[in-house]
Amino acid sequence: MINCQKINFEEHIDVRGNLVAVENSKDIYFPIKRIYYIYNVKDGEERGFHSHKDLEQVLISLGGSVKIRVKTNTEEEIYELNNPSEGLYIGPMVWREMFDFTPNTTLLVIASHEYDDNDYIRDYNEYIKLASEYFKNINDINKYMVGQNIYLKKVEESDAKFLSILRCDKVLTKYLSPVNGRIEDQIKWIRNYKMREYSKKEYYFKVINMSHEDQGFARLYHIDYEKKEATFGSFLMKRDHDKNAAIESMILINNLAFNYLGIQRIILDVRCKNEHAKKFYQRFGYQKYAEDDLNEYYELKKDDFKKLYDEKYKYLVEGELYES
Ligand code: T46
Repeated sequence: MINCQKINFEEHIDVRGNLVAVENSKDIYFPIKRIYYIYNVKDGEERGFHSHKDLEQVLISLGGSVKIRVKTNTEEEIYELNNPSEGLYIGPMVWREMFDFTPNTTLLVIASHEYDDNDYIRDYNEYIKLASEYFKNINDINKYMVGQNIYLKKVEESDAKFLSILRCDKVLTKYLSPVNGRIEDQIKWIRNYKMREYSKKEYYFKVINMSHEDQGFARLYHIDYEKKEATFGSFLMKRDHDKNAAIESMILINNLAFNYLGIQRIILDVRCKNEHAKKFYQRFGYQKYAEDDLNEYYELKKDDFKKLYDEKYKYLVEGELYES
């Protein structure tokens, strides 16, 4: 369900018993600002019945079991928490109700912010109104990402294998930081990414052609709505990708950033020695603004892209090529 998912923590098991460690960045994406726990809940009591505007949380049952009903304006699901090695991530704008606490349940909650009464939405009608608005934007992103020959789909755990194959291809990743290629690590990484996606800080896309064949990946991250800036990267297309698939995915991502997310400047870094990539980015109007021993740093401003798009690339995503 959107903005909500189970997380499995690594268990360290030996003859003395089990241990689970929950670390910032590794197991939980958001910076941990608060923990609290709920216990001594009387039989038949229910709690929650509210949503949060911004708060992200992970709920873990340390003993006993509890059910959590989570809802948005379009979805509803019930999760049961009864295992200290799993958590339930609940992102912004999800309604939650906790019920069926067994005696002696201790529910630990790890939260992204300090307590703030103003972040609560307790009126259900008010919640539905705000949630429809909030989730409408997310659905729009899916519509937005369809081009002429390819479309972009937000990365899912099921993409871990294809991602690992590309990330382990020595030719494709000559200029990228190395990964160990283990599918389980990739799945974990995608799980963490999903939390950043839910809070609209990052979009990682799989590029797929209209015959539904996977072509590669592209990512917009560090999205800063105040500074109106984002970073483009993790761009990786399979060796025999369709002609224009790379160009078209670049255009779709730029369109998303500039015309939908309100971004004014996209930045990226590229290894100094990666001549092919530098040429590719320059074709899209990216200009170098800094460099060091390892990387060159490029930026693309909204107006520069718009000019280039109108002159050169519009036909690719709007189908004008086929009109004459
Ligand atoms: C949530 C679910 C899972 C504080 O003073 N500081 C805190 O950090 C918290 C969480 C609560 N409080 C006070 C506010 C209330 O006077 O503790 C009292 C009980 O809180 P509430 O009625 O909100 O408890 P729940 O179980 O309905 O909801 C709690 C969290 O508030 C909420 O954020 O997502 O657990």
